[in-house]
Amino acid sequence: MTQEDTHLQQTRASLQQALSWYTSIRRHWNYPPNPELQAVVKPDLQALKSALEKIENNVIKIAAFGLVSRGKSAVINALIGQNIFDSGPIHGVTKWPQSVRWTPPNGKVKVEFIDTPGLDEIEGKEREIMARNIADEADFILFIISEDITRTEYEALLELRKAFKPIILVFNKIDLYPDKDVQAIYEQLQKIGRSSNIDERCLIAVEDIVRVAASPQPIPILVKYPDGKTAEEWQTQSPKIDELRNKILTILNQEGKSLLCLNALQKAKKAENNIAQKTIKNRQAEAEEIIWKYVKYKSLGVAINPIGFLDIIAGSLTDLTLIRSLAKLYGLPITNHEAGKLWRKILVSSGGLLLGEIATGLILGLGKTALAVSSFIENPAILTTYGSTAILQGGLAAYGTYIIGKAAQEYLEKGCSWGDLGPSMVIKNIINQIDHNTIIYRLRIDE
Ligand SMILES: Nc1nc2c(ncn2[C@@H]2O[C@H](COP(=O)(O)OP(=O)(O)OP(=O)(O)O)[C@@H](O)[C@H]2O)c(=O)[nH]1
Ligand SMILES: [Mg+2]
Repeated sequence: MTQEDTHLQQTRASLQQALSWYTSIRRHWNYPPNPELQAVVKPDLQALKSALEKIENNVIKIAAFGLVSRGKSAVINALIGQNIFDSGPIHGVTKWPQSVRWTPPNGKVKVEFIDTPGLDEIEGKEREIMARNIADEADFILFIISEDITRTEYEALLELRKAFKPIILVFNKIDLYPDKDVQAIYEQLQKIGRSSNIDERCLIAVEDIVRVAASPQPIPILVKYPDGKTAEEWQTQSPKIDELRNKILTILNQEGKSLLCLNALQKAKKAENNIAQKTIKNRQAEAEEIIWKYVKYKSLGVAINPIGFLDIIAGSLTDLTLIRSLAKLYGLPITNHEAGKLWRKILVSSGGLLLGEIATGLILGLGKTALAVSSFIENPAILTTYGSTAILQGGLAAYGTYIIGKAAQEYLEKGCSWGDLGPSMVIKNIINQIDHNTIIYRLRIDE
């Protein structure tokens, strides 16, 4: 099985698991279905379904972004070798996003090119929404510039990079400059790409900057007629686009399906987070009740129980059951194993506070056992000491449980995406396994 097939399989499993969790299993929880909640999570369930469809239909979406008149439409036309989109010198030729299908020669995946209006053409808020929606949809992005990068372009690139999208920076219209100027701008772009880093990733890797002339200006040539007369004529030149086309073909061939997977998983992660957040908000009152119930159980149990180490076992069990009960209330997927992992994670991230509870529990608990034994035999007055130890220990335990409850809520809110098949994990796997010379690998964040 190829690496891409493995990615496809993992992604499919992750999405199917999420869908079955959030659609069917939710109905069987102890809590009655809540119509209000079902209505608000509907779009997120739909998003999960469409993510699954996306990986099955094998169409890679490539969007062209850039400021007005940089040649976005011309670049797509040149890539597919047909003048599909209007392209012209007036600013704002393309008014609305438009797309065209293309079947690349090697035919492994299909492509949908999305042409967009200039980022500086449409008004502020509307532009932002349009750009974000298209960027979310796209599997990778061609960012077209035609001279030194401007501030607006730089900021747009940063935004896109944050959205975790592979980007090819296309330096278009190189026919307008002498070679040495093209080289100087190119070097400048490399420097900018390297210097600004977001989360340890460079903005644009050197290998992802490509020089093209999608629609070169006609050049004047001198024609000598047989009668000896000469005349200047304009001759069109063919586009210089092969380097970009080859680069795209290599990406499609090498990592096209993995790119589809990554995008689908990112969508799924977002949808799962939304579902978790909406559910937790919706079930807030019941959750508080559950947490307090466990706080009471645990403090009482720990205080009354005379055998030291049993406190710790029973206490941990209470915490685990609390985590499971919260997950159940929310209808969020969590296995015993994951509940245990989450519990340990909370203990560690509480910075020793809760571990302190356990250690104190152990010491106080052992003391308590000794006291309990001796008190019956010797001195009845010692029971007072027993009482205060118990209260101290019970109080600590209660506080610990309250914190666990709150922290569990916070973790669950992040969408349970940590399991082995959770989207976060699968995304991480894909990025870690992939060849180092791929555009996906360059997305990784060094941890
Ligand atoms: N010299 C030269 N001109 C180009 C090149 N590519 C595009 N142009 C010209 O630049 C102008 C703008 O091209 P478009 O393809 O319309 O650019 P666009 O980014 O889609 O523009 P809007 O849709 O208006 O945002 C047109 O007049 C093109 O002929 C190129 O490689 N060299
Ligand atoms: Mg255009």
